Amino acid sequence: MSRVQLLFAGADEYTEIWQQAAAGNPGLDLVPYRPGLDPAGFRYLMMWRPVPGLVAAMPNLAAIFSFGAGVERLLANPEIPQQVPIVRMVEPGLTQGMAEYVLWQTLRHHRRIWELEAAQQEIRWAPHWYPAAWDRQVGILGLGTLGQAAAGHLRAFDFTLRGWSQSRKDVPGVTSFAGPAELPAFLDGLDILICLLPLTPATAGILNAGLFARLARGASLINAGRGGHLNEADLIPALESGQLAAASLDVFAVEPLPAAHPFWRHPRIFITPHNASDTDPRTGLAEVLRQIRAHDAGAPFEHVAERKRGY
Ligand code: NDP
Ligand code: OXD
Repeated sequence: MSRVQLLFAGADEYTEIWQQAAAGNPGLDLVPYRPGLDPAGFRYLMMWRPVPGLVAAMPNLAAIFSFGAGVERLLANPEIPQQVPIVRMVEPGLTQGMAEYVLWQTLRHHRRIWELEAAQQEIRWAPHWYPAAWDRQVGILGLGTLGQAAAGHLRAFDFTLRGWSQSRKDVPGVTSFAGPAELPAFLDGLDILICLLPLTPATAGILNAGLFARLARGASLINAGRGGHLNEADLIPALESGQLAAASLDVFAVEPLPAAHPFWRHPRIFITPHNASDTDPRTGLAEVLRQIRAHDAGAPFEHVAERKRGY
């Protein structure tokens, strides 16, 4: 079987770790893109942030594999021809990492860890009350690959779960809500809201004051979708009014989050630097190779982003 040549156009700091992962994969040659390298002969490209002019110089391009699950940047890039499939990253490392992050943050909010941290700072012994997990209403915006995996972890801890997606889902232990008409019913009275949506024109700014008002008073927000989902100006007022108790944010409108941004210093905002989950280079490359082999054997690519719907 011939080896697959994959052109890798990722940030310099990631190249070495991906090269190491590729070295352990006998079917694959991973070639880092450098200015001056002629990309014309490559059929497969791995990229997340578009490299200006690169795709136009690849007349034989058969598919672009995204490093990540979210492909809004690639979809918005006018240089990528409509007929070139953009394959979203769906691989066990990325999925497991996100399910883990969601469980970790949900438990922090469930147990109101910020109250305990504040008490410890003041050397104050202050046991606090919290309900059983099954009395917590937890909602997941976006019940796709990552949302369903997160739901699996939360179900194992007995949270009461709702999920919202475009199409209705049948996920064990999750009450499914579908489409804009069912969004209010999904939100009503939620204690913890998790965003795992893709960023599209329909979902941009969805986390705003109007939405927060529908949640239970003192609810928590976890955003690991995209910064563009949150109307940032609405968050601190919601925390100060008590409508929201706390937030965990992994993604921001501007990344890295500027040092002067008030989110950094807010005692009830927990920040992670857009690494709720990352693609595991080993399992990610194995998935890319699997897809290419299956395609060569006549199967269609899987997890291809649909341009019209925007994800
Ligand atoms: P999927 O495409 O598998 O799932 C997306 C889900 O969102 C689907 O359930 C889809 O509904 C739903 N959805 C999309 N648009 C709407 C809408 N307008 N109304 C209601 N539901 C909608 O994506 P993944 O689960 O793989 O990834 C989700 C997102 O997570 C990525 O796009 C990315 O932004 C983010 N992400 C963040 C990471 C981080 O480290 N912070 C890491 C990886 C991903 P339906 O199922 O009906 O199509
Ligand atoms: C992704 C991400 O989309 O890491 O995979 O944000």
